[in-house]
Amino acid sequence: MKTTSILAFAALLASAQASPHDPLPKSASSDTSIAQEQLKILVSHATYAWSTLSPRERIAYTDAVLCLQNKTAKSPASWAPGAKSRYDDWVATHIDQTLQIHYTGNFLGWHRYFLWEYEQALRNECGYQGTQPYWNWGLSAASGMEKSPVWDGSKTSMSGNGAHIDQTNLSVVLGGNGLPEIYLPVGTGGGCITTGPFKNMTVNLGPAALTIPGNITSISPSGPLSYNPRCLKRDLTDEINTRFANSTAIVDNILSPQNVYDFQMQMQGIPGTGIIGIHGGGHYAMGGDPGRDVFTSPGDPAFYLHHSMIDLVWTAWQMLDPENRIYGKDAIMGTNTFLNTPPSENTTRETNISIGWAGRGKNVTMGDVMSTVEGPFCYVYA
Ligand SMILES: *[C@@H]1O[C@H](CO)[C@@H](O)[C@H](O)[C@H]1NC(C)=O
Ligand SMILES: *[C@@H]1O[C@H](CO)[C@@H](O)[C@H](O)[C@H]1NC(C)=O
Ligand SMILES: *[C@@H]1O[C@H](CO)[C@@H](O)[C@H](O)[C@H]1NC(C)=O
Ligand SMILES: *[C@@H]1O[C@H](CO)[C@@H](O)[C@H](O)[C@H]1NC(C)=O
Ligand SMILES: *[C@@H]1O[C@H](CO)[C@@H](O)[C@H](O)[C@H]1NC(C)=O
Ligand SMILES: *[C@@H]1O[C@H](CO)[C@@H](O)[C@H](O)[C@H]1NC(C)=O
Ligand SMILES: *[C@@H]1O[C@H](CO)[C@@H](O)[C@H](O)[C@H]1NC(C)=O
Ligand SMILES: *[C@@H]1O[C@H](CO)[C@@H](O)[C@H](O)[C@H]1NC(C)=O
Ligand SMILES: [Cu+2]
Repeated sequence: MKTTSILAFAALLASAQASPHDPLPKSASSDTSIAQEQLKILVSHATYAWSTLSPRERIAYTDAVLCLQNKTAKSPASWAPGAKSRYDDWVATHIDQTLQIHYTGNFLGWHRYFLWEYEQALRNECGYQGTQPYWNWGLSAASGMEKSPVWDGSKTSMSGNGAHIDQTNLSVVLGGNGLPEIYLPVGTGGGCITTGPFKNMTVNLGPAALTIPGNITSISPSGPLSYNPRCLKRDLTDEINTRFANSTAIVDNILSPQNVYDFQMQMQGIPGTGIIGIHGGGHYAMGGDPGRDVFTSPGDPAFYLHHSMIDLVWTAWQMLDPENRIYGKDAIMGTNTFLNTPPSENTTRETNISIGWAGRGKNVTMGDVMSTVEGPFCYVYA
């Protein structure tokens, strides 16, 4: 297999490497450290390769992201006046399509293509030669987020927590628009980030629907695609990471669901259960602005590490039964609108995926993005 790109984040992978010949686990261990070993077996089963990123390679990655943030946007100002940089092209596209790419049948495929084109832009437009890293939530759940190499605030991290602000007695209230409310705890930050490679970064777009602790939803006064420069905020929340995105939760999401409908619902959280799944767990553990805004969340550079982990989990799940989960009856389920509201067509292999001004202006179909080593792709996880 020719591999043009391998997704990895060295420091996040402990030294032990599972062999593809280890027997596959049947169910997730409730002991999170055993579950972490189970995940290694499942990932190696899905990839047959291993790789690691050194501190220098991690800096090369964040330098490439800063480079993308320093290049001119392709999005026309008439459409997205707030899109100032090439990086913002991804944020604007995601804002624009949010209600057609979450709780939909194209959720996983759309985000896979979105991430792939982001990685290609880092490589082709910013000279990056490495791979797209991922954030293994299970490791930061075990260590505490601020001790994780992703979030420790060092120059080899994705920048750290936001400055601490007083959020006593406040909680994060999700829901609204007819969805049941979910209460989540606040984190230990809440303010602007002050450390690491992105400490000077400006968030230009959004918010579109930003959840602020205290049951407040914030929307940019002149619309989410308008120019609204502000600092990047985070509110690292270990309690959310450990509750929803520990290693047991990850492995269970790979082993329990038997079709993609159940897989993607477990991952995003079934409305009414109060559970936000590993996808919501990662997003809300990050917190802040734009982290708590479903529309604008790609405006935090850590978004791409979070969604790479989502894609890793999907890949591991697919590889347990490729015939049905890539090509067959269990592979694509759902429609093309958020919880089918308003009602829309079923997603199929023919459903088009466009990422607008992000990427290279080429559209693909769901069928093109079902396998990580076919269609436009050639990558594996390590
Ligand atoms: C941003 O781009 C300008 C002009 O191309 C260049 O001079 C500058 O060094 C770049 N800054 C960074 C941080 O890459
Ligand atoms: C938080 O709530 C407690 C109990 O209702 C109250 O005594 C306290 O004054 C509140 N603290 C703040 C900062 O609002
Ligand atoms: C942030 O900006 C200041 C002032 O322009 C500069 O001195 C500093 O090096 C920058 N820090 C980072 C991490 O880019
Ligand atoms: C949160 O705000 C919404 C909309 O204003 C309101 O309907 C709901 O009752 C509030 N929930 C809480 C717990 O305050
Ligand atoms: C791990 O996550 C699962 C699923 O969210 C949860 O039920 C369990 O309580 C968590 N385990 C720990 C040790 O927090
Ligand atoms: C759409 O999918 C649902 C659920 O799988 C199925 O019952 C329905 O027949 C499908 N509709 C069409 C038009 O194919
Ligand atoms: C997808 O896009 C192509 C080219 O624009 C178009 O011919 C086709 O009808 C679209 N397919 C669907 C299912 O919308
Ligand atoms: C891609 O799809 C979008 C949305 O359907 C459409 O506006 C655009 O023209 C298509 N681009 C190409 C190159 O087919
Ligand atoms: Cu998304």
